[in-house]
Amino acid sequence: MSVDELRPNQGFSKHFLWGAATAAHQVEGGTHNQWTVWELENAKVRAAQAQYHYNDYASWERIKVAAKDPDNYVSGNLADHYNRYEEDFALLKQMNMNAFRFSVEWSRIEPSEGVWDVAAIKHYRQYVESLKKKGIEPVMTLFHFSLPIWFTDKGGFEHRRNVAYFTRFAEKIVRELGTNVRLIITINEPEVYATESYYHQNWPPALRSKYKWWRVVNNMAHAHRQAAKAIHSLNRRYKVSIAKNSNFFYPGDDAWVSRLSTAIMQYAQDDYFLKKVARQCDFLGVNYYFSNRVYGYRIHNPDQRMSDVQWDMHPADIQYVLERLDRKYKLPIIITENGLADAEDTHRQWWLKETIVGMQKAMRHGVELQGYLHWSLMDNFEWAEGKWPRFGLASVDYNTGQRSLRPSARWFGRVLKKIRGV
Ligand code: IFM
Repeated sequence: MSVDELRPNQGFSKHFLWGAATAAHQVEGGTHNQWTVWELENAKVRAAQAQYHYNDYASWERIKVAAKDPDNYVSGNLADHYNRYEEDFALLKQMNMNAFRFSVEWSRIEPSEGVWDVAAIKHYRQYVESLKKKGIEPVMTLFHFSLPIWFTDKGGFEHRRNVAYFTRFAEKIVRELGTNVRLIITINEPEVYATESYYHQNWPPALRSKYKWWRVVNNMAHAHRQAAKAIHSLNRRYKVSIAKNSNFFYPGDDAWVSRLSTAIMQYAQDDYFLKKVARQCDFLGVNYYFSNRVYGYRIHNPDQRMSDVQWDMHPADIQYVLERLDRKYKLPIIITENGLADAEDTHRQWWLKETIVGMQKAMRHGVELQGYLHWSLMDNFEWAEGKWPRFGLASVDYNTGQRSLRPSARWFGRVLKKIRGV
């Protein structure tokens, strides 16, 4: 489809934020946090279990060499975004974007309890100054799954008393960066973090405890409220939210049990957490990746078009996610993540087109949508899966560090040129 056929300029104001997202541990390289330790301890096991985890994936034949290599599971230097961020900001400009979401790495800023690293703070100060100079709006995340080891040694978010450390960090970094950063995400995908770390045992500390899961979720809600209050007391002009994982559930048939289960699942996923934090959110950050079809009380997806990580792709459903959250919470929305693992770039252009149309429909139905941040700017470290999933608008060669925009990204850049009139 050509850029003109898409009619991309309908509905998007000139203030709309168009950009891409990353997270520190996934792109910076050279981090030292609870993940670094866990990766080194678990890489060999993850590689040995690759066949068990992924051999039913449609992408298995393409990914198996990388997935069986222990090095895939160690983040290491990645694309060295920490030092090469200017190159990456140039990619944003090349795609005509005006926003960028990143996370600050707490373990760099406070490497030991109560000790602030002046050089790391200076680094992030220069980082956001550089974005601002280029006319790119920074969207900063404070906790995106990686934590300082001293904090996890104390039990991390398992204990309510530890929330004070997070609030102190939030206040410190926001104060240090000043008003160059206006949009702040306190916590990324709280339930994903709790479920992978405290139930599925895929992420550190790899526990299986419903009680701890529940404690962690509730303590993160408390952490958001406390951090938002602290940030607002610095300056009421800061706009604070979380980035909420929000997939779409729909009934596969008309049976009452399917419809009831769908409603319960959607509620449990979205509203249990959101109801605890919505009053301390100035907008809603929404991460949408896939939909779930519910039959009876089970999820059974059509599996028609699969991404490399075997997610059933329904990009147009973003419309329903946005409309539901708008109806329930009546807050402006920024899509803080949305995208797909697609190493060969077969589906990404289609995905973007469907997503743009879905957003336009939602806005026509009254949703106050303020931005779209694609996951991800560049290929990165996909947590327990390691480096083989390729979510980037830009591909990365981890041997040379070379980044290049994929064809879909160049297409997206042309769409944004037209929409933004730049
Ligand atoms: O890579 C992750 C990101 O860290 C959080 N949201 C989902 C992405 C893709 O799985």
